[in-house]
Amino acid sequence: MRKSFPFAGLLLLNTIIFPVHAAGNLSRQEPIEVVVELGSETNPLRFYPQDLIFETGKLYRMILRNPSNVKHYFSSDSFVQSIYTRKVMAYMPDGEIVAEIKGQVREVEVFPGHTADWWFVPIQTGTFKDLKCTVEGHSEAGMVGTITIK
Ligand SMILES: [Cu+2]
Repeated sequence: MRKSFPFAGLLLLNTIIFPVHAAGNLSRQEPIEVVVELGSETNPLRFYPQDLIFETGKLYRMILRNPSNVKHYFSSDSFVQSIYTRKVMAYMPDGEIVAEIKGQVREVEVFPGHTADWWFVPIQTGTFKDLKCTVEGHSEAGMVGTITIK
């Protein structure tokens, strides 16, 4: 047991020199899941919810579901400039993965009855009021929202 003392001292020294809040690979955390519906069966031209709140440094899996009968975009330039995108995954209605896209993404379009996941880590704070669906006429009809990164 006597041999373990100097080793324990080294571990303590390590903790002081390298603080624990240096969190390592931020894109490999367990993701926080957030569901956003692009329209609904009763109101196809609305985001549910319309206000989204995220925190910097956490990994999110934003599940974009389109239960409506028209295609929709999730588009916000300010949001895209304030996050690190790890990947986007596209699914068939039965849950089968059909595509995994890695690297920067500008906007995501989801077809009726389909789902895509956007995996990202917010890196910059702000309140962005430019969330919209870019399909002609949709933002004018109210398909807009606000994204806050704290
Ligand atoms: Cu739309």
